[in-house]
Parts: sequence; C-alpha cells; structure tokens
Amino acid sequence: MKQAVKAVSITILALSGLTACAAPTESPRPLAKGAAMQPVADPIPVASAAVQRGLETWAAAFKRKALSSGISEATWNRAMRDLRYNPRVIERDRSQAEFTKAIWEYLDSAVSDTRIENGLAMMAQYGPTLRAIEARYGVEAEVVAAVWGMESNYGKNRGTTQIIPALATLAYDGRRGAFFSEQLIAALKIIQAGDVDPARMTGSWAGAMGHTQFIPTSYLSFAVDFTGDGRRDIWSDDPTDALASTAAYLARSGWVKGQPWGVEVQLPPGFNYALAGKKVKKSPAEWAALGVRGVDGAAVPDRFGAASILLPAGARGPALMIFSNFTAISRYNAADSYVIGVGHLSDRIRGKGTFRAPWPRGDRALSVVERKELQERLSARGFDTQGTDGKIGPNTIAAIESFQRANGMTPDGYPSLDLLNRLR
Ligand SMILES: [Ca+2]
Repeated sequence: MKQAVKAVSITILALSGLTACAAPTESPRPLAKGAAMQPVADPIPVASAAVQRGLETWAAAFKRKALSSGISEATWNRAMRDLRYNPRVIERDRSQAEFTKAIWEYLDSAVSDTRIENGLAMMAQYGPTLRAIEARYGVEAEVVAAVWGMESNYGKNRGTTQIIPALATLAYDGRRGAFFSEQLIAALKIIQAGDVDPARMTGSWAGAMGHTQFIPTSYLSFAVDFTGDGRRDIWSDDPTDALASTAAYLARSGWVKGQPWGVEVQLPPGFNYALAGKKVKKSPAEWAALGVRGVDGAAVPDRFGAASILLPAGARGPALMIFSNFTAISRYNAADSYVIGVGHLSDRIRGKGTFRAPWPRGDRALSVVERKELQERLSARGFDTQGTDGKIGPNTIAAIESFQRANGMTPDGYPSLDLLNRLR
C-alpha cells in the first residue's frame, strides 16, 4: 500500500497501482436489458518473438518458486499453458501521469450526481443483501456501496484483462517484480482453490479483480463466500461475495460501526494550523474547546473517539474532522482523495448534503514537474523536503509549513501555485 500522506491532490488513480481503481471519470456503460455483465477477456496483443521467448524462459525458472510455494504441477499447467506476454500492461505501467487532479476535480467525477443516483439504485436493488452484510460484518451498507461505486462503477468496470498473463508479464518485466511475483503466486493459489477458472479470472491491468477490485493477496486474506456455494466469487455478475469481501476487509481494518469517517467542521479565526494533520489527535470535546465546530455551529458529538483535522485543499477549502474509520478506508487505498471520495459518496447515498465550504476552484494542482521544483526550491532555502520525487508526503508538508511560518503565511502545508510562485 502507498504510504498514507496528507496529500492534497493525487496523481491519476492508475498510478496507485495496487487496488487500481476504475477511473472515476468513466461514465456507466449502459447494458442492454438482460445482457450478461460477465466481462469478456480482452485479446492479448501480439508481442515480439524476443519478449515472448524471454517470458517463457523466465516462467520456466519461476515455476520452481511456484511449486515450492505450494502450487501443484496440475495448477501450473492449467494456468500457465499458452502463457502470452501482454505488451499493453507494460504500456500502462510506463505511462506516468504528468498532470494531477485537484481534490475537487477528483470529487466532481468520483462523487458525481450520476454516481450518487446509481448508488441509490443499487441500494434499492441490493438492499437486503447489503443489510445482511452489514449485520454480519458491522460495516454500513452505504459504505460498502460507496466502495463498489468507486472501484468499479457498481460492477460496470470490473476490468477485462486476463489476470495471469498480465501478472506474469509484470513480474517478468521487473520494474516492480517482487510485488507482481507475489501477486502471481497468490493468483495461482486462487485458481488452485477452485474459486475461479483461469479464463474467467479477469480484472484491471495491474491485477485488481472483480466488483471491488481486490488484488490477489487481498483476496486470499479477506475474500469471503457469502452466498454459501463454496466459492468466493468476486468476478460474476452477482456482486454478493465481492460486497461481503469488502465489508470483511474494512472490518479487519478496524471499521467501527456508527462512527463517521469524517465530518466537515468550521475552524475558529486564529486557528493554530500546527494542530492540523493526522498526527494531532484530540477528542471532539477538546476540539470544541479550541473553537472547532460542526458546520451547524454546534460541537461535534463526542462519542466517536479521537479525531484529527484534515485540510484537503489547505486553509482555503473545507476542513474535515476525521476519525479512525478514515484510516480503515485508507487500508483499501491510501490516497486521501480516495478515502474522502468513498466517505463522501457514502454520505451522499445516505442523503446527506455536499460540503458547505467552497473549494478553491481558482487554483489548480501543481504538475509533477512543478512539485519537484517546489521541493528543490524549498530544500535550497533550507526547508529540507528529504528528496525531490514530486510526491507531496509528510516531509514536504512539514517543509512547506516551516517556510510558511518563517514568511508570515498561513501554515497549512498546502502546495499551492501561489506558494511556488513565492519561492521563484
Ligand atoms: Ca459464493
């Protein structure tokens, strides 16, 4: 998993790579009435003879590792027979997003009106299933539905890439070889357990599968058979097992039923911005004593445990009071924008309104090149960002806050274009 960071905008989600969410901008693919939703696997483009031979040589050596990990000869032959190098997954792996979305742009598509409407329709269609899952795992139906909406647009974009060739290609390629080797072994174990045939084992290019986009190791750890047919089936049109598996995942990640993921708050004039960020935790009563209130002006009820103040767009955007359920969602995907997307979508499906405070829509997110420049300029001035990788992590945020404090600015740690211009 990516390290949780106080990210203010994230790279296009394909880069997160692990749970590899469906791009939130994709509109729902309408299905003919009665049409099967079972994805048909994409054909694998033809690769050069040289890389195909390279993959086969690699696979012959990898077979020993697979057998020593408990994969049988029969499973290996069934899954790896006719193994094909898939050049498309390497293209996807290499395509680095140059531009990043601001949190509000991300939420505009991740929590669009269409996605909220579809979520309500899914709550109506699968209500009894979702309530039964809620009763067993203690994760609210709306939250499970929101993960489903974020990950695959409620099952419409489950991915049509054949998983075994994709993982083998990525493991052979080696850029993240150890990670994908582990995923390939896990995928072979899933086949060996009889949960799915190799031909039906489809998903996104980086190995995330089914309605809620489990990577193979997550599947092995968390997937459940809720229908009771003896198979943990996250691939079929029926989302029941996938939804229950998501609830099981969140429950094991520490989900507390009845606790909000986060609530929007108002900060008092003169708020000490050193208190913002995930490291500072206080009870809602302690926050209230400091003047932090809900958007209705009342103190946030103090029955959910400790909370932090998160400023996803800096001091000029909404302020959130986040609870431990925020962390539970982040086990699924560590990007703050993803967690806020799931949480906010679940709130909207539950009938709550949108954020009260406006986003600073006049701003734009810094590109990767600009982020690196920001880090270089901060470090050059003695505000060490501990590296210039273009990722806004805790070290960069701390450096920004120090610079802001030293220059009489509001120390919100937000990497705005104004800040970069000031450093130029
Ligand atoms: Ca089942």
